[in-house]
Amino acid sequence: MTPRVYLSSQHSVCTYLRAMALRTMALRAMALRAMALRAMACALLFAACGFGYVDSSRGAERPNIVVVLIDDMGWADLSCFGGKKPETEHIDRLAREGIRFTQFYVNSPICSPSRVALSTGQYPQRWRITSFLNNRKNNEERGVAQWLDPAAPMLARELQRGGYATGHFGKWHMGGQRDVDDAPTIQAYGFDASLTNFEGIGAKLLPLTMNPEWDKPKRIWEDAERLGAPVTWMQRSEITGGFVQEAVRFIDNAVNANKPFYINLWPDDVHSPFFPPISKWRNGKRALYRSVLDSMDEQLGVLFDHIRGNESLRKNTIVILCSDNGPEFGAGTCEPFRGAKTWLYEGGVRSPLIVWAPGYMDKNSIGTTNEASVFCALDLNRSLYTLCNTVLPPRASLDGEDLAGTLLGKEKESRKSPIFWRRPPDRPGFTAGSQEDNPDLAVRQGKWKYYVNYDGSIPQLYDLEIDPSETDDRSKQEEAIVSRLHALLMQWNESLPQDAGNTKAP
Ligand SMILES: [Ca+2]
Repeated sequence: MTPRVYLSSQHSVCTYLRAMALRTMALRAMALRAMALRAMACALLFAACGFGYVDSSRGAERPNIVVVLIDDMGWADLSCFGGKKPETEHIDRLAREGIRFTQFYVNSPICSPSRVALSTGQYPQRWRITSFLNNRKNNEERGVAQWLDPAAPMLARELQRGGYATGHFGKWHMGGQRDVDDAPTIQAYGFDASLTNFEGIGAKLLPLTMNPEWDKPKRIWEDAERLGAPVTWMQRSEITGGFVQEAVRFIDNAVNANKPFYINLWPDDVHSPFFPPISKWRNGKRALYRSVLDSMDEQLGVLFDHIRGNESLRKNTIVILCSDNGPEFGAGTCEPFRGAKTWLYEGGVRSPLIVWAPGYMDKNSIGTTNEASVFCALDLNRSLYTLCNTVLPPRASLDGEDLAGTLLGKEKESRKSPIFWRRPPDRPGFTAGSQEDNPDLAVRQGKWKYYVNYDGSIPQLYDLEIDPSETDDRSKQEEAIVSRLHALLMQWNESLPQDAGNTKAP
């Protein structure tokens, strides 16, 4: 058996964090902004000219892209990220043949805004999507939009314009759920084809549920039949396989049409409620969660094997896998990190990231773990423009930075700008099973992560290099750092539309 590097103990995680070679990042906000704009202009020129990190000796190639965005999986759940069980052997193999990134972040600790950031390359606050999209009334109460404005810059749309076949298979949750049945279709955002679940408009798979004590299956999310057709009812435990089957069909059609493809494979798994196959049924929330994770891994394996088994696809495809936010409290695990889904602490926003691209990666990087590069989903979005030799969306100012070389293991750059977060308006903490407060705002720059409330109360500062579990607040000792990060964070937040979580907002 091929040996794997497990990050299975507090000790090893601390060791790697100590080993991080973090860059000095003392530039002021204005300078950062100017640099980002210059970098964007250069990158635009490079993309237009067909340079960048896709080997120019191979011509202006258009790699196929598959983005697997798992729902509510914790940082430490995959066995290749230290998970004890189940063994996620298909995803682990992807990691062995690719690169693991241990300091990757999503831009929100909850579904919808995290998806918006990855899809648009912009902070989701710009589009007033700051919590999960719910029914119309509740969206209004929380000060969030009813759906993502289709005018937002979409990576999928630019790839489609550039000749890619684009498909979304799985949970959407950027508009079209509950009673919000007049949201735009997924096609309006740049996708040629879609198959979604109860949180998206159009053709869908809806879940039949079964447990060992029932004599026949039940249905959940039946109201979602109003959100598009055709509707196919499937066992909840097989729905990821249904999305994979459709994605494989789409891939084969794109290959036959001689087009590169971009695919979102965004499973409902491993979000609650948990209905694993009866053969994997276990008692207890965490045990059921793990059975769902195990079953999802098997179903995703079909997609990975399909790509790996075809020489042309293996050489020309980049597979990216991460989670949209931290684990639901009491289900998945994110040790050694503090918090869980909905909290801004590390457990809510740090995600495992695997990049697989045997045809494009630096050969010496294959099978390694990048513990040094700090970056986020915004940067993933921006880097994909470069990797796909695609021109940036006109007039859009993306918040991501180009780290294409880092993703392919050719260098270990970090994002240069800070990463900012705002908590969902409906999640002040002391909810969802945990008696833990949730700070309103957060920023990571270098090794520091700073938190504070809108009104300036409860400032906290953690040195993630030596304190990844965020237990030793350094805000009293490091006043200069607090002052600098506080100003950057407030400036960022005040530049964006507010939501109902900020009762101090005008
Ligand atoms: Ca989620």
